Order: sequence, then C-alpha cells, then structure tokens
Amino acid sequence: MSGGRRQRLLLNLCVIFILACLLLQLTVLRATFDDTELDLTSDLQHDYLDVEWREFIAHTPEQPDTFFQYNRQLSDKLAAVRSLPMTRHDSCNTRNYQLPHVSAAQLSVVISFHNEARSILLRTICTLISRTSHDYLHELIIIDDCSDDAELLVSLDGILRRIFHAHPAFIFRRNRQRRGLIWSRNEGARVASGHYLLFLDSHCEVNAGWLEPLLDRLALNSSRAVSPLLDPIDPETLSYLAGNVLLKGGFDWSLHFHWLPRQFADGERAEEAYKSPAFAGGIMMISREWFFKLLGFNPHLQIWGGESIEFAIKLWLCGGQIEIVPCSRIGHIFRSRHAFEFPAQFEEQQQQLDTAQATYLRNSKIIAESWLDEYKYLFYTLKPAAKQIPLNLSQHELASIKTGQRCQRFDWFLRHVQPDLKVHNAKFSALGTLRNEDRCLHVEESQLLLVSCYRMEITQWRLHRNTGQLSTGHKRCLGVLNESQLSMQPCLVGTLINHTQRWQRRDTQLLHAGTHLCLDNPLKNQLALSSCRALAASQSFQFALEMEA
Ligand code: LR7
Ligand code: MN
Repeated sequence: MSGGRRQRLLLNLCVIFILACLLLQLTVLRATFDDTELDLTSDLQHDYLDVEWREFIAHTPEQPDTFFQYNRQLSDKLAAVRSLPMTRHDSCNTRNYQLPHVSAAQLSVVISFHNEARSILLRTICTLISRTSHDYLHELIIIDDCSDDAELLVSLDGILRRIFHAHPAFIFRRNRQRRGLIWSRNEGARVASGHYLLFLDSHCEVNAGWLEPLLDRLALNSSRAVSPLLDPIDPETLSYLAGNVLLKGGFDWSLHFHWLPRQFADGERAEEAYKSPAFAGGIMMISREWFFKLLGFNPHLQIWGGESIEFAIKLWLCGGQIEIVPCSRIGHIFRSRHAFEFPAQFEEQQQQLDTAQATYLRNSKIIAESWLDEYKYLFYTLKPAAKQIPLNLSQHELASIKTGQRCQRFDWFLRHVQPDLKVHNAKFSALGTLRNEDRCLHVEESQLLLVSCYRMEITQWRLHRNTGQLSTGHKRCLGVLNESQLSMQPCLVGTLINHTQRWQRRDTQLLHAGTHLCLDNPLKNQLALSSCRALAASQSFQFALEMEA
C-alpha cells in the first residue's frame, strides 16, 4: 500500500470514529432527554416545560382584564403543573379500586374551548396528562370553538407534541364558525376512539388520583355516568379550595341547575360515591358506547347551557344512572359571569331578552317539550317568556332525540330520582311569579313595581304556609307600615313574626291580617291596600304555582 493511500485510509477511519463518537453522544443525549420528557415529576422536566410554557404564553394577545373573567396575569406567573392541596378524604388514598384492564378502558378526553387564556388552557391539559395513568389515557381531543386567538391552536399543537410527543394521541380541531360547546362536545365524541369519554371544561386542574375512583364505578356498572366532585378554584386568587361533599345536583321547574342537600343512609360515609339527579355540572365520564346509544347531547340545543340537565334526565329515564364520586377531584374555575358573547339567536328579541338569556331559554324550552310530559306547564308558569320563543322544530324532530332505548315518562323521575321536585310543599303554599291581570309584582331595589310578566328576571314569591309571610328569595317580606303603606322589609323570624307581615288568602285575594285590607292595584301600576271587594279584578293575585301540603 502506498504512503498516500495509507494516509487517506487513516484519515477516513478517523472521520468514521469521530462521526461514531458524535452519534453515540447524540443518542445518549437523546435518551436522557426522552426520559425527562416522560417523567413529568422530575425537576428537569419542569424546567423544560417552563421554557416552552413561557414561549407559548408570551404570545397571548393583549386583552382587557375583564376579558376572561379570571386573573389571567396571575395564571401566567404560576407553574404549568402546581402542587394542589389533597382535598379528598384520606381513606380515598388507600382504597382498593376495582380497575378494569387497560385494554378495555382507554380514555378519550374532550375539551372544547372558546376564548380561553393560553396559560389556563395549557394548565388544564398538563395537569391532566401528568396526573393520569398513561396506560389509560388514550387521547386528547381539543376543539377550538372559533376563538379570537387564531394562532393558539397551531402553537398548542406544536408545544404539546414537543413535550409529550407520541403519547397520548392529540386530535386538534378548529371550528371555522362558532358552533358552541354542545355541538363541539358531540363532535369530539364522534371522532373519539377510546372506550370512555371524559368531557372537561378548559379551565380545570385535575387533582391527584382523579381517574381510578371514576373507573371503579364505571366498571361496576356500564350504564352509569359519573362526575368527579368539583373543587372550586377562585377566579381572582386562583386558590384551589375543597368542594362540598354534602351536596348533590338537581334542578327546579324552570330547569335551572341547583345544588341540593344529600340525605345519608344509615352508616353511609360522605366520601362514598352517591347517586345524584343531575351531574355536578358538565364535567362527566361515560362509556362511549352508552353515550352513543343515548344519541349523545341533544343536537338541537345551541351554544351553551342545558345539555347536562337534559343528558341527566335522559340517562335516568332511559335506563342509566348518575353518580358523584367524592374520591375523584377536579378543580374548576367558577366564574360569576359569562366570559363570551352569545351569537344572536332569533331575529325579533321581542321580550327584551339578551342573547345569552334567549339561548338558555330556548334550550330549556326544548328540554321541557321533549321530556317533561304533562308537567311542562310548570316550566311555562315559571318561565312565561319561553312561550314566545320560536323553536322551529317539528314534534318529530323534538321526539327524535329520544333514544332507541325504552324510556320512562317524567313521572318516574319525580317518583324515583328527584322527589323533592314534587308539586307538594310543606313549607310554602304558593310559589313563583305573582300576577295581577296582565302585570306581575316585581321588586327592584326595594321598590315594589308592576311589570310585564314576560321579563326575564322577575321576582319569585313564596307564600309561607304557617306564618302567612310573603317573601322573595332574599329574605325580604312584604309588610305594611303605618298609614297602610306597603313596604319590603327584612322577614321577621320566630316569635317576632306579627300581623304586619301576615297575609291570608280569600280565593285569589290577599288579605293583610293587621289591617284587614286587601292588596289592590287600583291605578293599574301602583300597589295599595284597600277595602276588600269580592270579584274585583284589581284585587285578584295569582301565583305561578299552587302547592299541595
Ligand atoms: O360557545 C362556547 N363554546 C365553548 O367551547 C361556549 C363555551 N365553550 C366552552 C368554554 O370555553 C368552557 O370550556 O365550554 C366550556 C363551558 O363553558 P363555561 O366554562 O364558560 O361555563 P360553565 O363553567 O358555567 O359551564 C357549565 O355549564 C355548561 C353548560 O353548557 C357546561 O355543562 C359546562 O360543562 C359546565 N361546567 C361545569 O360543570 C363545571 C362546573 C360548574 C358547575 C356546577
Ligand atoms: Mn367552566
């Protein structure tokens, strides 16, 4: 071999050696990198996440403070995954949950959002991934419901794939026009491929161990749908608080959600899963198959509101059940008002409803028409404005959302699920709006007014069976001052109750016990007391609901 050839061979070997070394180093580096990527608990990961996180939220478009209705500035400063107080009962940590095999319990999480702050949305996703067993977490379906920040989803796609790459799978969708949360959640469920679906709001933080208690209850009975217990996150301080385990979800005849006190069976402990007429809001988990047998959320409902109450009624009446599981905790930012606009619903706006009210009322009317049977008059007596709202749906369309399952009538729900919704009431003999001719008695800033009964926010009265007091929901009672002057005053309690706040009924008249005069509307727009005259229309007052004892 000539000296030149040997030199060239040596040089080549050197180059190959150096390349091999470089390659080896890269693989080692890459391996360390991968490890830290998957282990979200290591500090290194947090640093890494931190860089990406800063980068991602740095591109948040400027918005006024009130835009999101929570403290976005503060959220931007907090870590992606912060440690949270353990709000569930200690015994939840050591329980043996009956877990289904991972091959039969893959979870698809559906998150739809409209105008969510970047840091809040990313925290929802990061807590979910870091606090959920990877064996069960199959995919995240993230739907941007036409948010103003059009870049967000693209950057989110980038950052999530960089941090978590192969696992879980991500599906991103952006609605080109605003479709609302109900449509978007149905769409998310449609593209899902896991065995279970979890619907989550986009401003949550899941707490440690949230999944297992839910899986346990679902695996025992697949016709169930389950809610975690929701821990409130304060919108201003973002502090994570403990939710109330003494409450179950329900609703009233105007189809508004309410928390109701739980009744405990002998020896039942507060941390055990319990049946509930409605979900703890809209965050719930259900088998995908069962969700589709029930035909998903009612597609006629628009934008926001009512779908979770409707789904609850449907579940109960068509062979399912609902449980709230206190060992599973998910934090949710409870905002006191909507952070988004509602698109215009129908053209007229005759009844001075704003678009949010109109949407909600229309959705409620659909539920009443589809499920309440002969009880729907109770809905209309409390929500007379709903009568004027056009649905543009045929009876066939309304009925088509009933499933192929055999469903009970609403009567069954009253008897077996929420008996407190009954038409009997021990405490009040009459409830709701109080009408005189075509006007309703309304209180605004302590002033007694007669206004159109079709106004959205209208005073709901209660006539107390035992005391004869006529009160509004705010512990104010209709009383009489000297000179027979009507006034709204703090309700007297116990032995202090006297004739000034006591009303007796004579047919439809309301007779004041102290003065023996009748409530009257002699001038059509001003209430007064005058001597009782039988059959005087101006003295006839009707409550929306008469209650049986
Ligand atoms: O047009 C919209 N498109 C959307 O994608 C309007 C809203 N959304 C998103 C929004 O970004 C959020 O993630 O939908 C989610 C719910 O809207 P929120 O959070 O503004 O309202 P909310 O917290 O009052 O929502 C409650 O009521 C809704 C009625 O449609 C759903 O059922 C929500 O799941 C429900 N949220 C909860 O139950 C959390 C606990 C509150 C309680 C009780
Ligand atoms: Mn919410």
